[in-house]
Amino acid sequence: MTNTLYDSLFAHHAGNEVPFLLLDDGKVLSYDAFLKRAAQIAHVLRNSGVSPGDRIVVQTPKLADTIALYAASVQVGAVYLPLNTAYTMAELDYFASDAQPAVIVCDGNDEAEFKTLADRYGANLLTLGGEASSLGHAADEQPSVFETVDRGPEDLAALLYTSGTTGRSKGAMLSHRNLLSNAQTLVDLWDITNADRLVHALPIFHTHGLFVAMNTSLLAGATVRLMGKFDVGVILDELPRATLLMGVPTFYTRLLADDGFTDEVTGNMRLFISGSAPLLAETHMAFEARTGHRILERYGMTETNMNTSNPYSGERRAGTVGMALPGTEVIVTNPETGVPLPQGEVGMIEVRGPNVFKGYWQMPEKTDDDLRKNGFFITGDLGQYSEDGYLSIVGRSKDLIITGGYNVYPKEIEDALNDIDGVLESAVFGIPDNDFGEKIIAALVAEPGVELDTDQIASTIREKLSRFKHPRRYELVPELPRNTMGKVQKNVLRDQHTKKESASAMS
Ligand code: MCA
Ligand code: AMP
Repeated sequence: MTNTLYDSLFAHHAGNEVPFLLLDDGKVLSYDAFLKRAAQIAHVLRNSGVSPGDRIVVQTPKLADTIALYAASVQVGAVYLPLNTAYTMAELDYFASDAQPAVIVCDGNDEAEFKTLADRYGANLLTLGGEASSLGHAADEQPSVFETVDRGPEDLAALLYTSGTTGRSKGAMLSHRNLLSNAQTLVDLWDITNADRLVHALPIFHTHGLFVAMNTSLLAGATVRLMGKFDVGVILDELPRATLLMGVPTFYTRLLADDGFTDEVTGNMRLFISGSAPLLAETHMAFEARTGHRILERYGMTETNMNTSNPYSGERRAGTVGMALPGTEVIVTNPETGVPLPQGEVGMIEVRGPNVFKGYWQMPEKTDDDLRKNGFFITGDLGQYSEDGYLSIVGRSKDLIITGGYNVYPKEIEDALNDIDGVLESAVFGIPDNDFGEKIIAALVAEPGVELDTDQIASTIREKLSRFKHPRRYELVPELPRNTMGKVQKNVLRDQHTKKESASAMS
């Protein structure tokens, strides 16, 4: 029996009594105890009707059992589909309808709402966390050994949804090989070993927190201080005993804003890694000045896992995302023709390698648009190579806002705004924000004769979309700026509103 991902990440830890998870309540779970718990959960999944290839939709708090559920999903040969805990029921309905899961696992506190959803799509419902925790209690009664289901490198291990320029989220199909190859490369490159102790403060429903942080730790046998959520105070307490932190740039700007963050606190640390959004060169430099550590910035995507990284041993250059990972090709091409450009020119970043996904779930046309026949994935990010091979991301061809490391596609918000009575049209864009990197602004044009109530609009949006997608300001404008082709000029809106924001901050 072989299961590509299970065998490499999990199976070899049987009998390993080294601490794997250190939890907020002080509890410690050894690798061996974790594996036993995962096996118990695997039994419950099997008893709930999960067969190999079935999707398991998961929207639960960040618990040790949630990580064990991921392991169990791999062990039963299912496809793990984690979802942001901020998603509203309206958003969740789309994911369930698209993925057609066999089982949905939700927070014990949300059971009633999820019951309707699960019934609608014929899925079995289980809960984790809270008093009820049906999955947790059922697992307690199960044997702690489970016969691992056979899965090969090309079988799917996970389906991660990523929003798109059309406003409809796409499920990125990730195989056992995609996940394992990337974890192996990163462990080697960043020198992660069982002597490491990672402070894990990221959510575990995205590539960064689940795969980059968790898969590498599992592969190397490192210890993970699993924090329920990001909290500067807790991180400051943990850093003196830790060696590794992975975060989005907001982590680093928030740490720097705290006077308690000193070179003494970071004295035991080996490596700080940043990704998911651009790390400002000034943050990089302020961090080095304060702590003596140079943050290692890397670049990835849901569809590709990690693509590039600054070197562990060589120069970590501020404002760049480093070089292609070993085994992965990262090229810069002419966006019109796809022909590679000479070094130094700005073009489309394309990626090929064992890390690149297998396509979008049930969207063959979208897959053909973005994944070339020769295996290169068209990222939508614009980049430029320096003479000595460092890649900088200089822009995006996709209309995308990244706020606190979460991707938000304006089209989705504009669609929701345009559906509101009295709204003629809207434009959603991001402006710089000290905390989240970018913040969302919506410009609205009313239908003739209509007076729009922005409070009412904000409340309608709250019902439909996750909190992190909510515009922080709604601006009523007589019309949207357009170019001669009739296309809305978001750069003009961005400039106008950035200036307006800085003027009001000065006054
Ligand atoms: C929270 N809020 C946000 C965000 N997070 N609003 C916009 N953008 C956000 N990212 C809302 C809260 O709901 C709250 O609303 C208000 O903002 C203030 O929240 P606060 O307490 O300050 O937030 P927090 O809970 O401390 O969260 C901030 C955070 C978090 C720690 C930066 O957003 C986070 O963990 N981000 C990481 C995202 C991530 O893992 N990205 C990787 C995906 P109210 O005022 O109403 O209460 S990308 C990826 O995986 C690719 C492959 C890659 O390259 O890594
Ligand atoms: P996601 O779709 O959530 O996987 O986000 C992937 C996108 O995040 C990429 O296409 C980039 O636009 C952005 N991204 C990830 N890492 C970095 C980075 N280090 N610098 C700039 N942008 C990044």
